[in-house]
Order: sequence, then C-alpha cells, then structure tokens
Amino acid sequence: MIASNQNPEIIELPDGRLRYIDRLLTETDTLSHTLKNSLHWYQGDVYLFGRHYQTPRLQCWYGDKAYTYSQVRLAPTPWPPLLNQLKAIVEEASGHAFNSVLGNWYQHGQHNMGMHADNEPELGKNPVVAMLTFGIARPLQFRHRNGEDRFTITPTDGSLLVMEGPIQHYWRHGINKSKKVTGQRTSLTFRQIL
Ligand SMILES: [Mn+2]
Repeated sequence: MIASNQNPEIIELPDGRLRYIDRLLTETDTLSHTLKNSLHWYQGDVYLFGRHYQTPRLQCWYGDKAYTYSQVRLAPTPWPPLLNQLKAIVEEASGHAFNSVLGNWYQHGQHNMGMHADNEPELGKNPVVAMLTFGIARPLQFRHRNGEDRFTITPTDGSLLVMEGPIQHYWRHGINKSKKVTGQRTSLTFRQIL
C-alpha cells in the first residue's frame, strides 16, 4: 500500500458536497486481501418497519464509542493496527478526525446497500463520512430528497470519497444490485461519533 498526496476533486451538489481522491492508495491488493481475512466480518441484522432483516452484504465495525445503526447497537471495539494506520491516512487526506469505522463487503452483484442517509443523531449536525474503496468499482447513487436531483459517482479501487456539509440531511445514497458485477468490493466508512 502506498498513500499518495493528491488534491481532491471537489463536487458541489445542491445542499451538499463531496470530495473525491481517485487514487489515494495504490498497490492495494495485499491490503484488500488482509482486510477481508483479518477483520471481523458478519452478516448484519437490521430492523426496518418492524421486522429484522439480514443485510445483503457483510459488515464490520470498529469504534471507540457505541453506535446505533438501523436500531442495532454496536458496542465499542478496539482498533486493529492496520485499521488505525488507514484511519490516520484518511484523517490526513480529509482534514477530519474519526473515531469509528463501518466496513461493508459486497461479495457479488446481489449484495447491495439500500438508499439511506448517515444521519444518526450521534454523528452530530453535519456528519462527515469518509469512504475508502477496495476492489471493483460499483456506482454509488445519490438521490436528493426533493425527488429531482440525482448524482452518481463510481469510486474506484484505492479511492477516498468524503461526504460533508448538509448532504446527509438532503440526500440519500445507496448501491444497487447488478447482474454485471464481476468481482468483490469492500469499503471502509470512517465516522466521528460524538
Ligand atoms: Mn452510508
């Protein structure tokens, strides 16, 4: 893994902002392999509309404080050294501090992430979420709550995408299922829990 020093591309959306660094990390194969093999991945359980569902992807969670995600409480978990190292790189590149990370592992095209906003109260007023992507690129869809504005970005291997400003209030984001997907994607989404 090599961390580069690049200026981010700034994407101004109505009511939100993204910053994107295309190749923050290069030579990610070993890193990606290690993350898949060493982190504590599990099939998550979400509670929506009065029912429990298995998440259609694997997840992992590490953080200094408890976090409630889709009404499931995640207990504080110590950081493995590799994740600490990645956290430091992401903090340096984004200019924000983080104390938790939620990982997602999309093993095939039927794994997806429904449209949602990362707007839990413990993330504060304007949550900053910084996403590292490994593996194949899958489109991340953004939909404004006004029902009109849309935006799609396809974060590539080794990229960093930072969501900031009021974006979590006005926009939802998600990853669709696709029959065309030919490989696996993992992401690490760093957050600051207050
Ligand atoms: Mn999210």
